[in-house]
Amino acid sequence: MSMRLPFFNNKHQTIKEDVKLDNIPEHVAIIMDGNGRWASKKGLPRIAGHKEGMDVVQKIVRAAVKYKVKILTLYAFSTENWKRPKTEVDFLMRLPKDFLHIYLPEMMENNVKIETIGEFASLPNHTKKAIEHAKEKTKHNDGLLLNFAINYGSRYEIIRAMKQVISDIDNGKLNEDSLDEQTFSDYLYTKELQDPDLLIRTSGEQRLSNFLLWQLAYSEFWFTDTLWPDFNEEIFKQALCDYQNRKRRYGGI
Ligand code: V0D
Repeated sequence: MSMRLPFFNNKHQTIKEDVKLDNIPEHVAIIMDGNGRWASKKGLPRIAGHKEGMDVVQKIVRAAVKYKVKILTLYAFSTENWKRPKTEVDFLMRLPKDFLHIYLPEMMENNVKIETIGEFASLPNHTKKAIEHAKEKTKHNDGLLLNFAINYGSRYEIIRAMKQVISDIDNGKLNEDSLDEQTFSDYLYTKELQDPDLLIRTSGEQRLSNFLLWQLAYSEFWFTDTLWPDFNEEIFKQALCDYQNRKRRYGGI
């Protein structure tokens, strides 16, 4: 199947190449950066940027469903984000509930399954409750897997995995000689998931910021200067299209 879809870039100029429905990246990971900067530029408080960014999440979920992406992993809150002012952290921790109140019915209609990676236990109870409810409600959906990285940090994830590996070697569940890359992967938060094919980061920063260090070893990286609240389906399509073109080039060798 190679259905061609009309394609426009963010300046609404037609681009020669379209997104093909074949060779869509199966797992897309996104660092949703630039919310605070978007708000500051508009003279608004940082939380206004986070709120705007929350609605963009749903727009990109709709696009991911449309293009039949299998897994969308979104970096929503890092282990470093606890250092922000308490009022901002408190606001961020209320976003999952706000988001789900508005969008959970649409998730069900679209057959989207919600999951998280990260240190879930240390989130506020009200945040955990809202997310647990959504996970339970969507657990039998088998369309897009929408995976939120919350209280996630990759180095911590690796140390945590290592401690579990050591403990399993000590208690005889694991043989040291059989420890290889695949076995180690089974101790990460992402144990159920294939590695991302494509990483997108918005707002012009070009670094990983402790996101999926192990899992992104072979992924394609795609950066845009657009701030997350200004990100949209057209720019998302551009990323998918560029990914497809890179794959075609490598395939030709
Ligand atoms: C703020 C931009 C949706 C990035 C997007 C807890 C920063 C909006 C969720 C969400 C955040 C999480 C779990 C869930 C449903 C929705 C979210 C946080 C931040 C941090 F089950 N947006 N969003 N969570 N932002």
